Amino acid sequence: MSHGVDLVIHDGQVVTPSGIVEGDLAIADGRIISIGCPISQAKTHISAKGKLVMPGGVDPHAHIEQMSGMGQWNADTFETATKSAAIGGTTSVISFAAQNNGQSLTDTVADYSARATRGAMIDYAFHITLTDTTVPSFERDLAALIAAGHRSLKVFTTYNIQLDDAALLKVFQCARDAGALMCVHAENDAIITQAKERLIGAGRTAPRDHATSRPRMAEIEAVERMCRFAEYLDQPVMLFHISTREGAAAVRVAQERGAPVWAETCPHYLFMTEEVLDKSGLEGAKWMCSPPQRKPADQEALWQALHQGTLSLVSSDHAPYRFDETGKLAAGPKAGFHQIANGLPGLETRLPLMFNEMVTKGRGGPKAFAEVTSHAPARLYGLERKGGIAEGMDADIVIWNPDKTVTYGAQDLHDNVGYNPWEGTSVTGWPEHVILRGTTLMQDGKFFGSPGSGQWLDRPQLATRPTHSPKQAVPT
Ligand code: DUC
Ligand code: ZN
Ligand code: ZN
Repeated sequence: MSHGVDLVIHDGQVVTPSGIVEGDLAIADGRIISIGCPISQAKTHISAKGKLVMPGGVDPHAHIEQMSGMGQWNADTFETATKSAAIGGTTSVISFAAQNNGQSLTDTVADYSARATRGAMIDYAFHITLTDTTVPSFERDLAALIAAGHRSLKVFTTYNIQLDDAALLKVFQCARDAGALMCVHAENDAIITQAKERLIGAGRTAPRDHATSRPRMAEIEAVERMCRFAEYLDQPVMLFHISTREGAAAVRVAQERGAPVWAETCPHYLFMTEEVLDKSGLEGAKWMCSPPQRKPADQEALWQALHQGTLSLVSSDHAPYRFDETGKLAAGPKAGFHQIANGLPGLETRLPLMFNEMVTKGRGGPKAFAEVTSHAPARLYGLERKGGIAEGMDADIVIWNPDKTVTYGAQDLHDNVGYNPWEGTSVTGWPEHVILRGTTLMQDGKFFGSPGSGQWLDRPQLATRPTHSPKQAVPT
């Protein structure tokens, strides 16, 4: 067994999808080759005594080197974002290849592939964001890109880049025919537009008013409608960033009906409420995101939904904008909430925040933590060699020190955002050693990645496939 072993991580508590195994983890040629068997000879040895050996994090929702719905470039390149992710224990990411109006899907994916090939330092895949279904060759290009391994698509129901119901049905059908998962930012645009206009008319444009401008009913209505679309076509759908108790309940009811729907939430909904927006001047803009943070009762409901499996996973929705004229303050120091880019950084903080709550404080334990941050995202998005510690899988490993406590400061993240929305928050449990495909990427805060070393992840098939015939009245 010792022949040809590159690396052994000794004496850790190894968290696998089927439970915790105490002992050695062996790696050769970038893959895991044994778990739990004592190994004495290898090229490199690491002790993980007293530590937890976890799968590298899989963050399936991050905006990287991307233009926002408001036409602003975000703050991160693939280089800065993936360095930040790796230091926080994430070794795979799914970001977006976002179509511009009039742009072909082939060109869209080529643009983002070029950026990621140049800069990415962890492994990556893309959701193709569809905003213009009228471009020539849309359906043919989409089918070809899905067949080439881009097995998830993203659509909006708001944000000035929404598709109407007819276009949504068209792309759901394309996804079904070619075998892709539909991801949806689901908020009702008319409800938001009306609420926004009323607030602006009343002169209420502070960041705190952003929460009121996106009524919870906007999420509830759109989530319910998207669940019905999923059910009608028997097309698997992932509902992004569920923020409300009723949104989670709508997903559960749809799942109980047998609709092929899955859903995620994010740390800023689990750990923050709308109070974060209530600061003087434009300071609250740092925490503005859509949907907005909600109420304590929503947080409780989201945790329950995570434990029950209604929500399958926790992503960061990393959407980086600096608090200056290049980002949040692009419309000036007196901007209204409607002129401020939405989003906050989260790639680096997602795992420590979740570890602190689920492992350290015991809200689920190590296996549940690995499930919602690594196993489920890899499984649901078709990342076959990622997200779990098992023989044959890529050796993407994070060694966690469960006793180390860190209090976040203002300037301690490695993205290009320049502020930390979690400043002042303390976490116990820290990723000390991060390994990607058998090679150390970060150890004790020292980063060893190089731009372009991340690999694109082909997704030949999905686990989330249609299971029965659609409820359509008209045959396709
Ligand atoms: N909301 C999104 O839907 N995407 C990026 C940032 C945000 O706040
Ligand atoms: Zn969104
Ligand atoms: Zn997003």
